[in-house]
Amino acid sequence: MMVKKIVADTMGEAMERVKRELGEDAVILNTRNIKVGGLFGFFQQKKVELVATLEENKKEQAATLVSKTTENPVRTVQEPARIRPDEQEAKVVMTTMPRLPEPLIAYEQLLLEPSVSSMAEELSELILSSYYRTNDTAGAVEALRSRIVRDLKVETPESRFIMLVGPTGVGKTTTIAKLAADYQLNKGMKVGLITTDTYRIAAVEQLRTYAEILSLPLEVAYDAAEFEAAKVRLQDCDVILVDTAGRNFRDAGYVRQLERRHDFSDTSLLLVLSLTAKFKDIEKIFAQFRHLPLAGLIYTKADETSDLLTIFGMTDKTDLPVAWLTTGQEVPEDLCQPDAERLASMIIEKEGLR
Ligand SMILES: Nc1nc2c(ncn2[C@@H]2O[C@H](COP(=O)(O)OP(=O)(O)OP(=O)(O)O)[C@@H](O)[C@H]2O)c(=O)[nH]1
Ligand SMILES: [Mg+2]
Repeated sequence: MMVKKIVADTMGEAMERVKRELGEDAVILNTRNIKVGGLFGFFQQKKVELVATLEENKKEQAATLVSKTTENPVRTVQEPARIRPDEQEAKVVMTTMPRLPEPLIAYEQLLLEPSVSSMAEELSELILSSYYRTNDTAGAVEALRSRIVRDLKVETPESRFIMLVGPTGVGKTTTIAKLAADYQLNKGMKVGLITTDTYRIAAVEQLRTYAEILSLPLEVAYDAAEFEAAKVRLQDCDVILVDTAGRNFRDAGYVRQLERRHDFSDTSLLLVLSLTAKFKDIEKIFAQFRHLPLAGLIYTKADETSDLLTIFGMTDKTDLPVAWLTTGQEVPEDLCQPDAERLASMIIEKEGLR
């Protein structure tokens, strides 16, 4: 097997040289950014190092060779590329993830998802080592599932006040109605509702409808003082569910006032996130709310997506537990509180790995 290492200023230049020196059948095994020259770490030049080969059975060899490479390699994860003039660097995906053999290709695609990209290298090594130990894909699925179970946290909020925050339209009010029914009908608790979402008439009416169906007291609070008064009126309730308008929480003044007047040690503040949103957007939403004393996350619209990997990715990024998952528009039935085992299985199944 002819292996060639090329150092060049840019990826384009390196590709051009591979094509010139090895021809169009060359296969890229490895690429990485390196620094050369300089004195005591100063004035070093950035270069690109590329390892290419000309050999039959390219794919398997690329997988083996790349998985054995150690020192901070940056690898090409697509099919080892035949270099055609019209392709070049634009199509090369860079990642530090080892290549997976053919039977595990579905995982390779999965680990390129933005929600788990920061763990891709570690997870692919876990999958690979399990595969080579057990020599079957089921063993590899199980290794991934166990790892997800280990990291996922599922926690029921225990506080008397449960306040839902989150961007518009994610399902805060619908989830409050589902929770109210669950606490009242299944747990036999006395439930009270407060809404601070007074921007839209329809928002109050939406919650009032559910309150009437369940015969629950509903308080409408237009400001923090009214919120205090509402708490007093609901003092005989075991659990008080608080609905909010997402936009309130973009107003730093509102948040400061709320934090001054409301004792969050008695409140589980839960951020509601829709699983239909892109992971990048979910991260941005989280950044908007992260300064609040969040106790956990609620994921909605699990029925509308096949991607539940976001839940695992967000656990890694936030270290917050999952409080509930909602799986449809029906009140009260489309609410679920799975344990970590069940949630991990749901993630794997939804991703089509089983
Ligand atoms: N498919 C699906 N739809 C849901 C789910 N939860 C809520 N919805 C729908 O999402 C839409 C918005 O729900 P709301 O509860 O009004 O959302 P919200 O966060 O209170 O919205 P704002 O008060 O406007 O901020 C409604 O059509 C709900 O039926 C779910 O789990 N699955
Ligand atoms: Mg609402």
